[in-house]
Amino acid sequence: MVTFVTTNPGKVHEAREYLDEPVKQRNFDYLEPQADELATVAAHGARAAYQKFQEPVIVDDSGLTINALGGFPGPYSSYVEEHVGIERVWRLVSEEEDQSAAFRGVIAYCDGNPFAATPEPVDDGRRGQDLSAADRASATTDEQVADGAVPVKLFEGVVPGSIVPPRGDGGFGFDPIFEYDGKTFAEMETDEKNAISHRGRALAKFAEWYAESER
Ligand code: ITT
Repeated sequence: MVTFVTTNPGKVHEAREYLDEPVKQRNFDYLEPQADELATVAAHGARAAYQKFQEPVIVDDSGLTINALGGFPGPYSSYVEEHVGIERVWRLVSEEEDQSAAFRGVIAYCDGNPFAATPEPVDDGRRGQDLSAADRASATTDEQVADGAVPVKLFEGVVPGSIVPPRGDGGFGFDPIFEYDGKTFAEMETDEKNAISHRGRALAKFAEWYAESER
């Protein structure tokens, strides 16, 4: 059993379709730090959720980055979806020559225990840690845990695509305006989206690691 801590049922639906493990949803609106890195936000969320529920948890921090808009809305995706709306985002991008974009996501896992080294990065709670550089493959040692930092394992996924006028009524969020290989994410079945999406890619890495880690 994996506990997915999120307020977004769309994320849970996709995880349930993908994972062999049963997935339980818990709502917990943890305070997100103002950070550009999805990994930093996801690690903070997983640590906060583990400390609250005292059981193994995953959280997902994700967003849409639009190249012509300097990566916007990025970490503000959920706010922009709610307060600006995807139709207006499409209209903004339609005036640009470059309509390329990407969905990025990080799944963060925490169960209070340290992790052995694998290619997937670990956030061990050090302030200012740069996960995109040298630490990416770092293991978390027992001493670091004894120091009080709760380690978090991170699984990243990215999918490139382009912004188009809204089509389709599946999925959630920006799915109707994000096109990959001729179809918007909202025109895909969940398993089709999972096979190529940022979340699907992150879930694939998580599932493989989880099955092998015997946790
Ligand atoms: P939690 O933080 O409670 O998990 P949230 O929806 O606020 O829920 P995020 O802070 O990670 O989650 O914001 C992600 C936003 O990015 C999400 O609300 C959508 O607007 C967008 N997004 C992420 N993944 C998406 C996907 O697969 N399809 C469409 N939009 C997506």
